[in-house]
Amino acid sequence: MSAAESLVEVRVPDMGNFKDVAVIDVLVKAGDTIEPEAPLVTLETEKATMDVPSTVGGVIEKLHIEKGGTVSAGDLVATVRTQGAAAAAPAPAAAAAPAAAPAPAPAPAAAPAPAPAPAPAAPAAPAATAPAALPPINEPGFSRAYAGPSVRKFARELGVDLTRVKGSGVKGRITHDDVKAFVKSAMSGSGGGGGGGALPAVPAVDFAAFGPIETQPLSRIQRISGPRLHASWVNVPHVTQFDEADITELEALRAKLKDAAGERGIKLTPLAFIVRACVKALQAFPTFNASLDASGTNLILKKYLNIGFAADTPNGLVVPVLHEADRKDVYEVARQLGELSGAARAGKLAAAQMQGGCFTISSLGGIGGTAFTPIINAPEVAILGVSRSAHKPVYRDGAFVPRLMLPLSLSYDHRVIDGAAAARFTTFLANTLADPQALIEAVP
Ligand code: CAO
Repeated sequence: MSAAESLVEVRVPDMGNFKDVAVIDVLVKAGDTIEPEAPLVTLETEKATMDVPSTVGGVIEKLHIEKGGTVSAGDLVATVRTQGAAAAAPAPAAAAAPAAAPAPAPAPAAAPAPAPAPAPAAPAAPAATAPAALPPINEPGFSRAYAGPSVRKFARELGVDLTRVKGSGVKGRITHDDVKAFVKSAMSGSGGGGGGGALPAVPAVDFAAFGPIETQPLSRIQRISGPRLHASWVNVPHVTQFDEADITELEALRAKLKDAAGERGIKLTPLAFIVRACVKALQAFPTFNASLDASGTNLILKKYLNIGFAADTPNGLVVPVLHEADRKDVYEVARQLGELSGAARAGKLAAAQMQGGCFTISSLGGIGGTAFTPIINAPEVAILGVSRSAHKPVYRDGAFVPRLMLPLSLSYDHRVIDGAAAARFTTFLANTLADPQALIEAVP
């Protein structure tokens, strides 16, 4: 030891009738460099937990007590080697906190799901260094969390909500290391944010290490639609309801009407009939023609009915909107579908032609497939996926008969629509498509 160094004994401060108190945590080890007032150990009485702070800064020369033991006022806690003539300051009182029952930390708040929001709220606590991924502190829960004062202070500094930290100490007590592990996990995106919005990252791979590659930038449309699809995927609880519609009669009717429509310059595709059927279903089930407001607590029911449809274009996916679909008969719907998809493929859609949609149809029927799970065009609450129709044996009146069946896949926002409503919606839709006369009626 150099002449400028001295050894200082840190003892349990005298706090009155203070005998045989449990040492539930030792926060430092020999060789650690500490600041004055750094917590050394945590003690627990029946009424409170408290940290014993060091009276000086320096290096821990020796620890005199162990986790699991007991101490009384005046007992030696640690010997600290200090630089210079750092005399021991008067022993500060141990910092106490109410001894919370060692109950498991409250489950992460089951708060009502917020309206689609791009990012979680910033931490409420003073947390200049908090990673953006940390959720805000639940104050009542924080004050009940089973942790000592120094751990609380540490958690405050980092903006960590203790209710989300699993304690590894005795009886589930939260330690410094638990808080550190929580922050590390949140920052690495491996889920420590406890549902606060931190998403696990997909690992970056050096593909060139495995063979030749070519890098292609995403199209402008993909760069715009990608984040929107992602926002819907992560914010909206999707469920997909599958069904099949018997469109044997519909296709027979369409075949009869197609040529005459063609002479008027109209391509009468199955999609026009599906739009008409969706209009009827949306009129019968208004909650499907709705959106949650920004607070996520009100449903906005729309009194207009605009239907979007996904169109595959050389530049990527776009969703033109057929406005006032409820005021158009099947021919007008077909004519506008042709015009809008033509403009979409030519990259000539005006912004207004892609706005105001209430419900979207994504038809892959012209391409193939039996079913898929479309992503909701949020803040709409449902989207209908249509796959390729096929002849199937259907059991009717005691025998199998060939029927042309159209697969339907309805994805819906489960915050707004429950499964029973979705099944009613697709059943209604299937019945409407099976009885096509009503779909070709004039629209007032
Ligand atoms: N089952 C069987 N055949 C079908 C069908 C179905 N469900 N739907 C359409 N067809 C047939 C049509 O009858 C047509 O055949 P004919 O030329 O012999 O009459 C052919 O498939 C092509 O139809 P179409 O593509 O011209 O017209 P459409 O109304 O079916 O579709 C549009 C228009 C714009 C929806 C379509 O061109 C398109 O872009 N589809 C892709 C949508 C998409 O990418 N969705 C995925 C979004 S999520 O990534």
